[in-house]
Formats: sequence, C-alpha cells, structure tokens
Amino acid sequence: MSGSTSQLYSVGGHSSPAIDAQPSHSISAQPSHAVTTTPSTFLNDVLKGLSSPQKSLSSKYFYDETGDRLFQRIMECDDYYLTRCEMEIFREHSAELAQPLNIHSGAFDLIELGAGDGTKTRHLLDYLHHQVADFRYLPVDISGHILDVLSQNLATTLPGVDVEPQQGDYFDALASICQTSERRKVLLFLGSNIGNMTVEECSTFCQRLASMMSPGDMLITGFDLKKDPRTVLRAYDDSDGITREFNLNLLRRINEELQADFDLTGFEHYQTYDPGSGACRSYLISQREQTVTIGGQRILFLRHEPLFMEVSRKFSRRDIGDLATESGFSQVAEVCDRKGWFMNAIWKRNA
Ligand code: AVI
Repeated sequence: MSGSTSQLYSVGGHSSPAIDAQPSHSISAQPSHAVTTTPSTFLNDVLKGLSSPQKSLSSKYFYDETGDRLFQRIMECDDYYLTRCEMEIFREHSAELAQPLNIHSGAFDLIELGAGDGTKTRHLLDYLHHQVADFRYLPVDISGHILDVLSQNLATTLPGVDVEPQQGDYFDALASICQTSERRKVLLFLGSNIGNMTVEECSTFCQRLASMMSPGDMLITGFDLKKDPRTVLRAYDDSDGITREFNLNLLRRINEELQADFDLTGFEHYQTYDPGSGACRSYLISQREQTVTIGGQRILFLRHEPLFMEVSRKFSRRDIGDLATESGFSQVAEVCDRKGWFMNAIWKRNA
C-alpha cells in the first residue's frame, strides 16, 4: 500500500450529509443503513472526499451493521453523556416539553425525524396519551426494520397510541404527510443529530424544514450545549477506544463494500475540540506515507496527513437562538437536563 502516486478524481454525486444523512440513533442498536445506499453513490462520495485537498469521508456512512453496534456501545459508555442527558429530559420533563405544544387545542401530528427505536420519545407519548391529547405519532426512519421494532414495542407498551410509521428520507416523508394531512404538526429531531451538520448545512436543513411547515407548527430539536471542553473531548475520545473503532470501522466498510485496501493499522484516531466555534472534529491520521486503492483509483496519503471524519457541533444558547431566527422560527421554550449539558429547544414556525 505504500507508494507515491497521487491522483485526483473528478466524480459527481456528492451531496450534503445534512440533507442525506438519516442516522437514527437511540438506545437500541440500529440495523444497517447500507441498504439505502447504492454502491456507486458510496464509491463516488468516497472518491470525491478523498480527492479534496482536505481529505474527508462522510459520517453518514458510519452506520453499517458494525457501525450501528459500535454507536450503541458509544451511547452506553460513561464518557458519552449526550444520550443520557436527553433521556433524562424526556423521562423527567415530558410535561415541560408538552406544555408549549398546546396539546388540547386540536388534533396534531407528532412527526419524529430519525425515530430509531423511539426510546426517549416513548416518555413523551406516554404523557400525551395520559393527557388524552388528540394526536397520532408518525416516526420517520430510513430503516424499515427499526420502525417494525418501534411499532411492536409501542403496540405492547402504549396500545392506545395511533402509530403510523413512515419509512424513507425525512423530506420525502414530510412532504407526503403534509399532502395527506391538514393537522398541525409537531416535529421532533433529537439526539444532537443536528450537530453533525456544518453551519451551512444546518441552516439549510432548518430552513427547508420551515418551508414545509405551516405557521404555528412546532419543532423540538436536541442540541448538545457548549460546556467544559474536557468533558466534550472525552465524549469523543473515550477511554475504552470505542470512538476510535467507530471511525476505523468506516475504512473497514470501504474495504469490504468497495474492494479497497485500507490498512487499518496505518491510521490513528485524533479528536479536536474548539471551544470557540463549538466544533468537535474527528480525524484519522495517516501514520506513514501510503497509497490506498479504491475502485481502481490510487489515493496517496502523506505521513501525518489528516482524514477528516466527522464534526459534532456544540451550541451556545445564542447559537441556538440565532439559528431559530435565521430559519424562520421563534424559540418558545427550552428544557435542559440537570447538569445543563443538553437542551431540547422548542421552536414555533413564524407566520
Ligand atoms: C449521531 N451523533 C449525534 C453522534 C455525535 O455525538 O456526534 C455521532 C458520534 N460520533 C462519535 N460519537 C458519537
């Protein structure tokens, strides 16, 4: 794999992870999302990322079966606080989440983008059901399997709730729901998935959501807040090395699915956190000069060259308020965990 030939590629088809990525992360392990990715799109995206001056891979490809399992382990590990914080909010503060939604002023659709197994949302559903709110729950996920698991669980635990799973892309599902339902909408986008978008992707995503919503519709989003930089860094550089494995797994996946020849021992995980911008970035650093062949193309990695893998952005209250304003929303409430590490912001679509 070592060599000195660098080649540049001109390949199309790379689109924004913010818009395409549909990871559904929750407490249970997720099934592979590979089913929805055609090999040629995957190959094009990989080659495009690796031919940029700053080599990169799209984090949406983390989630094959092994990646789902590793992400499950990340969520359970002590250093990764995000899932536990948001779970605490849903478990202990469902009433506060529901309060701004005016749950007794007419029927509504509760639409969850990237619902996964709905572990957190179950607490809110339980609360709404006990309050005799007139609503139906429409979990959207790219994985039909996880939607089956979710529906079966809810049929047992909350049989009175009307659950109508929607498999597919967030925006396609939302468009089809909007076409067939006149009800007001409450959207959920949890798990700090918004943090995996760049600043631009994030505004585009929120503006696109706003454009599909009607005035008065609501959006509840999970934001990981800026905090002690060491706490953030530890969450992505965990002492068990699971995040390291999670990153390396994408190289393994590329080897397997695109017949590439990454030597996994030739790359080391490196995490950074910039407390100013709130960007927590993961890289794989090439440990030596080496050439990797993918789809017949040879890619040169210099010694110590960084391969950018993922951004997990952290937000201040002001960042969140500004994002709401620039996307056509007004923030009506915020609910945080007791440490003040995570926020579920509740926004109303402006008239
Ligand atoms: C899915 N997403 C919100 C996770 C995060 O915290 O950015 C993905 C992750 N990557 C490494 N650890 C967790």
